[in-house]
Amino acid sequence: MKKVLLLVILSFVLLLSSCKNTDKEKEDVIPPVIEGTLDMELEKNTEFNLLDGVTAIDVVDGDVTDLITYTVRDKDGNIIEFDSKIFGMYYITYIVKDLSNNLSAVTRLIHISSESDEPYIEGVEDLVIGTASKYDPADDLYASDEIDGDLTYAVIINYYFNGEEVFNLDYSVEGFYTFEYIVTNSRGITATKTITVEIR
Ligand SMILES: [Ca+2]
Repeated sequence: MKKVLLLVILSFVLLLSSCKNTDKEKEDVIPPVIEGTLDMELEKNTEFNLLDGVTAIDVVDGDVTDLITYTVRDKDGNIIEFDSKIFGMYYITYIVKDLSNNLSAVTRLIHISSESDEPYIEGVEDLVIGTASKYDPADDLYASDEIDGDLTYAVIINYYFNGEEVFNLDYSVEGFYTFEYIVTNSRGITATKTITVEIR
């Protein structure tokens, strides 16, 4: 009988300790939530603190905003300093750990732009060609931007013949073509270039 009692007690102790284990598993395993890190665009020279408006809340520890740290990288992943006087793309990774060492990380893009930051349109200029020419107004065309890189694919070309908009090219008639090249970069800044091609 004593043995049975001992066994019962032992089982009870085992049960208790397994309960304890379950309690341990219920410890905080949920990382904090970082908010206020939407991508944004800022005009060059805008004063901006990278921690402004960024918060971190943890379901167990509460407000852990003060524990947020961040690193800034360029588009190639090199660690750089954030400087709104230098335009470009800044990738900011915010990191926060709760008191149980659960880590959260969020990366946002901050884009420092400039009004004067227009795309370039190159490779096309005024020309005189013969009526048998196979001139293509997109030949040698190159459009680019310091931030977007190659934008040639985004160029729209409008055709005008003797001042009237046309939709086909026909060099068999002498006259003046005007080609209007329009390109808009990712910040909505548009550049236009116009060339005249005389058909003789
Ligand atoms: Ca937590």
